[in-house]
Amino acid sequence: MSRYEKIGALLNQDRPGYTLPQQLYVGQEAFEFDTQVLLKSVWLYACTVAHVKQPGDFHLFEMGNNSIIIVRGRDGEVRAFHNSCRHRGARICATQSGSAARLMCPYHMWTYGLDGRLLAARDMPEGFDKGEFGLIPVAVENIGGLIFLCLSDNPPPIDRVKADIAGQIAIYDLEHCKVAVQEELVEDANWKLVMENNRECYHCDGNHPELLACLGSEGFGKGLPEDGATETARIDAERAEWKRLGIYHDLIEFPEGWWHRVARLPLANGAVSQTMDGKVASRKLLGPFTEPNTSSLSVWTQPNSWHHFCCDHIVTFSLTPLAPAKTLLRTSWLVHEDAVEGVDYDPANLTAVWRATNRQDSDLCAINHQGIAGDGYRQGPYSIEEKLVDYFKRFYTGNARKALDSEPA
Ligand code: 3BY
Ligand code: FES
Ligand code: FE
Repeated sequence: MSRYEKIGALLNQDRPGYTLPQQLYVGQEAFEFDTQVLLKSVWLYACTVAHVKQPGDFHLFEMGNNSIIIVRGRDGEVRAFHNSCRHRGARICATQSGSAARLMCPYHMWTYGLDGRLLAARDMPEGFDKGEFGLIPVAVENIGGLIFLCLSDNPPPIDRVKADIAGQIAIYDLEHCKVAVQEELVEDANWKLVMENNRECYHCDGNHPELLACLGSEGFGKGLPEDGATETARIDAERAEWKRLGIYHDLIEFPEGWWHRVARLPLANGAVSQTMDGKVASRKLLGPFTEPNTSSLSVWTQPNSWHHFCCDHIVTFSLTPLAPAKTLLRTSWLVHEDAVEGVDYDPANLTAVWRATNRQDSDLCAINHQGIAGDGYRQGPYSIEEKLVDYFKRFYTGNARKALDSEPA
């Protein structure tokens, strides 16, 4: 019998079109199942190539008890390794990001190359073969500059995601961007609630004045013609312009069995960036843009990321669970590598909309978690504007069942 028998029983209480049973959100067993089993069986978004811009730059991604080092090699390749020394197992990198010529364990100074090979270990007995003690690699995929990891020895296919996302974000040229600001927010809610919250704008009207002023709520269950929108004339006109610029692609929405959504959407109120005043936050425009553009390209992936590509900056979100009611949201704002802080962009202005939005969402997720934890909670029905929440829930339950089936008895 699986040690996660209870999870199987909870999954059986899933109702189509309704939220999950209480214990899948708030229970300790569900947290353990999510971090030990489910989230190891799928690809997770960690960071961008800009987070490890130069050879030797590293960025840590934490998931449950695992810490993964994402590091740029001398050959320019981005690799990932478990942050655990092959000597007696100590954590090697202690800071969330940094730069090093080699990865040296602080405990007894075993030293690894940026490609994970063990280079130096003092006073080992004769016959000790350094070749057998390289860092343990983690599966990594660079999708147009977005770095995804999979903690399984047998990662699921990723080719369709790769083709759909890389093709569209290539124009933003992430290799020539830099991280202007990275911010961490610990939310008092289960990670699945943070994800559900991101997948709808049903809550936007009353809660997100800054976001609605520039991003609008189109494309979150009611705005696109595909979603039965009434305001199609403006979107059609915008699309004609995107086609002229060669940046138009049809909406890609979680194709059967896959886990990504890619949409170019019109910004609201004539905004050309996701900023408080709707103006560009960085004067150095990205990729092909020679003048500000009134759209942004958004990418959402199951189960832990979303990204908005504006003509002047990119904002990217990576989420990881810390405890049943604690979730780390890492938000990064990227600008062109040549943009100079204080001259071409002001970090406070660059980050203002999403900083405010993240705080608002964090409060909403916290009250959501608190309410679910009480005895009065009943599984509740999703509105038609919450179609993408339902997609997330189905991704979760589908992959949870799959992972349970392959768990050793
Ligand atoms: O970031 C997102 O993808 C969306 C926008 C609206 C709700 N949610 C925050
Ligand atoms: Fe890393 Fe000993 S544990 S050198
Ligand atoms: Fe929100």
